[in-house]
Amino acid sequence: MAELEGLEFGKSDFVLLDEVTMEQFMENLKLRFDKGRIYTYIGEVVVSVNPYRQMDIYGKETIEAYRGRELYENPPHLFAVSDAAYKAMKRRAKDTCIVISGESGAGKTEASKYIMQYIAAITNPSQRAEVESVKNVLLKSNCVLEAFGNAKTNRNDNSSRFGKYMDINFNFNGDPTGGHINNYLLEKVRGGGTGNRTHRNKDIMSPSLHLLFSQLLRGGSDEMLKSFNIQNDPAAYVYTKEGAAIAVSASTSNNDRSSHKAVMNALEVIGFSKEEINSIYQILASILHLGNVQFESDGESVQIRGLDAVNLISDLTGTDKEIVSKSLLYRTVATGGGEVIEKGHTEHEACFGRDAFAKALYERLFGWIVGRINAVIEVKDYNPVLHGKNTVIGVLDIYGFEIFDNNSFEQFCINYCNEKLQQLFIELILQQEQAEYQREGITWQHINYFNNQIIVDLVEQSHKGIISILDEACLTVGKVTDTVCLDSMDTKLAQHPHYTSRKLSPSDKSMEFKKHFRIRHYAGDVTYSVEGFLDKNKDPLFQDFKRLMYNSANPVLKEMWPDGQLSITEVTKRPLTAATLFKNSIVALVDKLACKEPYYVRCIKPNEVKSPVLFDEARCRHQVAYLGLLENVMVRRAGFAYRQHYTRFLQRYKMTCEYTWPNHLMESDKEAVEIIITQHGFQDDVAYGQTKLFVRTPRTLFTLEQERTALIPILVLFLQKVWRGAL
Ligand code: AOV
Ligand code: MG
Repeated sequence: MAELEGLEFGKSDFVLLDEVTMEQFMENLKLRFDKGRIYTYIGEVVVSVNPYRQMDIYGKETIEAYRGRELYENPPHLFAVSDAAYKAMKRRAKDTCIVISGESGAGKTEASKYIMQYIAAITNPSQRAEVESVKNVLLKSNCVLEAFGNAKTNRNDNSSRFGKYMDINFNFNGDPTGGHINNYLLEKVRGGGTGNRTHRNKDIMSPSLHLLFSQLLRGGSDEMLKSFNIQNDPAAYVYTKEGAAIAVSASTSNNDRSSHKAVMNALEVIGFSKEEINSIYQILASILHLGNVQFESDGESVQIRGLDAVNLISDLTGTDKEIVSKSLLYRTVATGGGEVIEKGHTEHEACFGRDAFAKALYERLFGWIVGRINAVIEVKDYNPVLHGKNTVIGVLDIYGFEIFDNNSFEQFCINYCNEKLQQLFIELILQQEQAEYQREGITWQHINYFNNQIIVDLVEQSHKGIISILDEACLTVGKVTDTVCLDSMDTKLAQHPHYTSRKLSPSDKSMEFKKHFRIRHYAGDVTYSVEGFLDKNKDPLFQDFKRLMYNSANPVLKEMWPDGQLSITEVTKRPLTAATLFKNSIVALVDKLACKEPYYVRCIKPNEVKSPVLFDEARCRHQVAYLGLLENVMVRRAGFAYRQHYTRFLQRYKMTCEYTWPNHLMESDKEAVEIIITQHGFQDDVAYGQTKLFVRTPRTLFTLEQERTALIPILVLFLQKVWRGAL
């Protein structure tokens, strides 16, 4: 409770506010941030404010202080919630999950890492080698995934450009036995569209790749660079030339060198073989060379200008030079009559194909790395009869709500994902509360809150939602452009209260009339540029590239492209679109989370300039509002602000009542608790559940806590005398 830290640090739980108003909420949040208290509870939910500085609160001593303790026994901390999730999992054999949410740069990934570190630190006290090795791989996997999937954006220097959900499996001892990582929607291009693809465009590749390349070029050994035939100069490669500036501003040579080393080391520790590591870097090098392939056209046919890059790609990927060239210039198509023909690309198509291939190489590489890590940490030889129930803690760190200057398909997907998670938060928090009151036989009071289901439907509803409209446009044969698709959306969704059609608001200056639409998200209005939506949704990759890779002499590459074994006549089904695949994966994720006991970390970004001292009131207020934190407090307080198992409650407060100290003579702990409550005159403020005491107003608990704190010194003196034999 608050006095664990002293009242000068504000209220440690928002349910203890005198009144639940935005003013009081913000006052408390700011006070705690100013005093360096970055965590505050709403019941069991942790509200975290990014401190933007190293805090001395994650060390060994802190871990020990939180280990096995109850939430209210220590000041609020991520560790307390991690421990609660762990205890629930261990004691009650419950699958639990920790959902970390908040906008870009709010501190989700850092939080997920501290949670993992805590779990690693408190498990396997007997230091069994196989458990240690699982822990080590789980921790090291972060380093690898960040290296391959994080990047500097204008909102966060180390922004995760993919979503991650990690299950950690535990045996009956509560020690990690393995895990599984799911990754979601890796960003393949820089948000905001690629513009004219025929011409070189700096935004063609993912910023994560820029950073990787920069690490490779500046951190890779001379021998390595030589064997890949790459020069130590970002300006020599189209894909790094312009992005180099971005990568450089995010790092230094020294940084790159040590990052590269750390990644190599992590790959080795995880168990990637030398050949596999080499293949990873060969693929990265191939992507670099691929960017340098140029085309020229004489008006009739298209040629590759100079074959150096092609030869290098063929060497690095273990493929035939001729077929590499051919795949870049032609595509194989099956005619209606079942005939197979080769169709030459236009220059535009060739450029498009090349870049799509480069992006697919990156995406498959990332997916393969995740799969390879999963193979290492997968629980093996688990026998439930011998080993007891295998339980799980899931940790979700997925990209936060994003509003950029130019929002594209990626932001659309990311923000939809955040809508889904918000929906889950609403359902679970209310559901949990309701279920608990029901279980304990207590009457429940309903609280009004904004239900964002309407926005979720706007995006995902079949036939009517934006994804369906997009898919329909992608399936339509003929020239359907982004703008035509937007027309269709504008017509079908004109009446939707959360959709702003450009047709209905031509005077709106913030929507460039031709290409934008706006969604009123739960977290705020976002204007999306429809440019590039159809291409990104179709995500087309010519089948010839898939076959080329499947026929590689390098077994690692071959493994990444299993679909390349299909012949052109077998490829009849249209692949699912990117948006639909993403939607399916998010629906599956939500199902996974919904069947676990959830714990929440709600991250807040205090300012836009990464300052450790600035608390931008308006920005924070906005986040508190859209995260629904005030409603969360209300729901938590609607009935009872506080609940505790009788035994635990008794342990803590028995000293405040002569009938229960040091031991009680009642039939049950419940009766003993009733005595304490009645003796203090709190009987009208509580309800007695089956196993727990429910307390309505925080003041009751305050009084008890204060009494307890006042009694402790007397008690200590008393015990000292007993020990000295004076009594
Ligand atoms: P995100 O995961 O929420 O954004 P991060 O966890 O990457 O945000 O945090 C952004 C930066 O804030 C970090 O690189 C740290 O510099 C700083 N930071 C965050 N939490 C802490 C902490 N507890 N202690 C010290 N510094 C911290 V994104 O991945 O962009 O949605 O896609
Ligand atoms: Mg992140």
